[in-house]
Amino acid sequence: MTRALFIIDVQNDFTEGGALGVDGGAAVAAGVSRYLDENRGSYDLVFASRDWHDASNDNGGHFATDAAPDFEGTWPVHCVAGTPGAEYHPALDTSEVDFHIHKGQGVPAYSIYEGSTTDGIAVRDLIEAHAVDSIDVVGIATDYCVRASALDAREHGKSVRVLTDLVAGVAAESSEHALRELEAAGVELAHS
Ligand code: VGL
Repeated sequence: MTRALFIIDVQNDFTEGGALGVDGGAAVAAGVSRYLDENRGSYDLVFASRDWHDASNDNGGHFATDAAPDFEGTWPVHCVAGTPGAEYHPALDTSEVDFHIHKGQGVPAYSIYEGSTTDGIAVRDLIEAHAVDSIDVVGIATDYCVRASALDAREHGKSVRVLTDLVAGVAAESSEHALRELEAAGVELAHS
């Protein structure tokens, strides 16, 4: 069994005080660090993703420019590449991360599978090269990037768990809906 941990988008803009701050985001950052400290040995590989949007355009309509964001498909400007908002939250210990993944350059990209390393290696190829068969998912946001990443990992044929005490969502109702949808797709909801 080869196991990987996906740490999804634990970035300043997705935590309290950020451009698209999610309640509980900072607690997720600290909680994931604590979890890794105690459980790093359970994982062969650790991936961490960051939304890494262009400053010069609306990223395929992802940034609301003409109207107010609807917080479902259009969003305030967030996680612009190279800005403090796009950095990992300071409480996230990234020293154990094997692969840093960027996604969303010029496009909406909710799933880590849409991302790649700075050397341009796709996540799917890394998973296959290392014969990963089991993936745990933590991070932000439950109802968007965590959801999409876990669903893609299932579609990729992996055994997938979401650690529900180490995620935070944009909205309560859509987060609850996402968890039900993940369960229906065969994702196990577990506790850290
Ligand atoms: C996300 C909304 C917009 C996420 C990204 O990381 O879940 N949410 N862009």
